[in-house]
Amino acid sequence: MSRGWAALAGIAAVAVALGLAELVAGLIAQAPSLIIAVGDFVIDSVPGWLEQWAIATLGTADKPVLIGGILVISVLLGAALGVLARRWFVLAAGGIALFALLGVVAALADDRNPVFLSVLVGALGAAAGIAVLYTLVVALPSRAVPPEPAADADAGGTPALSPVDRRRFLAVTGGATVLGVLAGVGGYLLSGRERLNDLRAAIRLPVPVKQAGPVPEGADLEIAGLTPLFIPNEEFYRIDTALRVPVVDPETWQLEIRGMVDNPFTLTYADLMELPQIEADITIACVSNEVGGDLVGNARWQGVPLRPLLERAGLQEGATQLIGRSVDGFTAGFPTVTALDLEEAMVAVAMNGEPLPAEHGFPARLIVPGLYGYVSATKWLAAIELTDWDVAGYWIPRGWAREGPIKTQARIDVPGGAVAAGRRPIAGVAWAPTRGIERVEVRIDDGPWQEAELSAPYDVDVWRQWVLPWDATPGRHVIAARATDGRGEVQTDERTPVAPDGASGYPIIEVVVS
Ligand SMILES: Nc1nc2c(c(=O)[nH]1)N[C@H]1C(S)=C(S)[C@@H](COP(=O)(O)O)O[C@H]1N2
Ligand SMILES: [Mo]
Repeated sequence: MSRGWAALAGIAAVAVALGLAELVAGLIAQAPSLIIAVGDFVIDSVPGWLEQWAIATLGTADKPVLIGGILVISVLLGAALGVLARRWFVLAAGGIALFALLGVVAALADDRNPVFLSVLVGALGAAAGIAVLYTLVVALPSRAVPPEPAADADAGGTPALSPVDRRRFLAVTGGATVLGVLAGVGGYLLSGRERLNDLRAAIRLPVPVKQAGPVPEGADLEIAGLTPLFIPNEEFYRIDTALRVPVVDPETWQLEIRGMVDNPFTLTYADLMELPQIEADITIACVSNEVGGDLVGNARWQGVPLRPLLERAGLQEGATQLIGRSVDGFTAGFPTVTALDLEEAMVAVAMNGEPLPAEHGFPARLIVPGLYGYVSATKWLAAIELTDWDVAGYWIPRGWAREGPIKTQARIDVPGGAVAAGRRPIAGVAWAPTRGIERVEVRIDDGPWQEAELSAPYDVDVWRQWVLPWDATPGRHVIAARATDGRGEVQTDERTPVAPDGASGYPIIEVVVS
C-alpha cells in the first residue's frame, strides 16, 4: 500500500476516534470532550502574554482557531500513524492509544471531570480508531493478492491494492471519515445545550422591587448604523476563557457566600428567585476593547443586589476584596466597598428580560457598574468570597491591573467607510459608567472641536449616543471624537494599549467621500 493511501487510512482512524469520543461526551452529561479538555489545558498552560496576544490578534476567533489547531495536528498525526501502520501496525496502534491518553490526561488535569468517564471516553475513542486503522491498513489489503511480487519501492509491509480493492478502500475510508465527523458534530450539539434551553424557557422571573427606566423619549436617536441603546442578547459581545460554555443545572446549582464573613451561607437558585430583585440598565465593557472596538454593550440586568447579601453574611475586618468564583475556575475580584456603595451591583439572573443566556453566565453572574468585566463580571457564578488583596483574580498574575475602572470612551459608528458627498450624520456612542457622559466633541480633519448633540439624558451607568451633522465634501477625511464624563474629565488623547488597564486615546476614523 502506498504512503498516500496509508495516510488517508490514518486520518480516517483519527476521525473515527475523535468523533466517537465526542459523541460519547455529548451523550453522557458528565463525560468530558477530550478536544475541549486539551484546549482548556493549553489555555491554562500558556503564559499570560501569549494568551493576551491571542485575544488581541484573533479576538473572539481565538477559540475556533485553538480548536482548529488541535484538529489539524490530530489529522497530521493520523496521517503519520497511517504510514507507520504499514510496517509496524502495533506501534501505530500504540500511537493512537497514546494520543487518546493525552486527551484523558488533559481531562483529568481538570478535577471537575470524573476519572471513570474520562478514561471511558478515551478508551472507546482509541479502540475505534485502532479498529479502523486495522481494517484499512491490514485487513483490506491482505485480502488482495499482490499482482506482482516485486512491489514498488514505496510499498510498505502490506500488499498493494488492486483497482477493485482501491475502490473498496476509498469507500470504507471515506465512509469512516464522514461518520467520524458526523459523530463529532452530533456530540458537540448534544452536549447539554438543548436541555439547558428547556430549563431556561420554564423559568418565571420575579417582578423586580425596583424597576429600571422609564427610558426617556430621545434616549435612542435611532440613526441608521448607530448602535442601539440596548444590545440584544444574541448580539451582545462575549468574552471568557471557557472553550465550551459551562452547562449549569439550576436545580443543583448553589451560590456560596463565604470567606471573611461571620455567617457564611449558601443560596439555591430558588432562594435567589425569592429574594427581592432589582433591575438596572448597565453598560459593561471588556478591558481588551481597543479604542473604537465593540467589546462593550448595554443591557437591562435583573438580579439580587450585593449589599444585602454582604450585610447578611456579616463582613469581617479586612474583607477588602470581593472575589467572584465561577464553576469553571475563573475568578475576578474588586473592592468590597464598591459592592456596598453601588446599589446596582448585583448577582444578575436575567439579561434584557430573559434568564441569562448560557454564554452570558446562566444561571447567575456578577454585574458591577463602572468596572471592566475581568475584575467584576464573573459568569456561571459559584461563590462570592470575601477576602483581602493577597488573593488575586484570574487575570492579575497574567499582567493585568488589580483594579479596573472603565475608562471614559467615545466610539464613532457612522459613517462606516466610503460615503457620497452631502449632508450626513457623524454619530456614535460614549460611555463612562457610574460617571455618565456630559459632552462629546468631534474634530473633522484639522478643524476645531465641535460639540455633538447628545441623546436624552438617561442613566449614568448607560452609554449615551451622540450625533453631529456633517456636510461631507469629496476627498479623504479624518474624524476624531472625545468624550467628557459627568465629573468634567475629558477623555485623554494619550494612546495606551489594552494592557494593563484598558486602552485610551481618541477614536479616529478615515472616511472617503465621493
Ligand atoms: N466565568 C467567567 N466569567 C467571566 C469571564 C471568564 O473568562 N470566565 N470573563 C470576564 C470578562 S473579561 C468580561 S469582559 C465579561 C464579559 O461578559 P459577557 O461575555 O457576558 O459580555 O465576563 C467576565 N466574566
Ligand atoms: Mo474582559
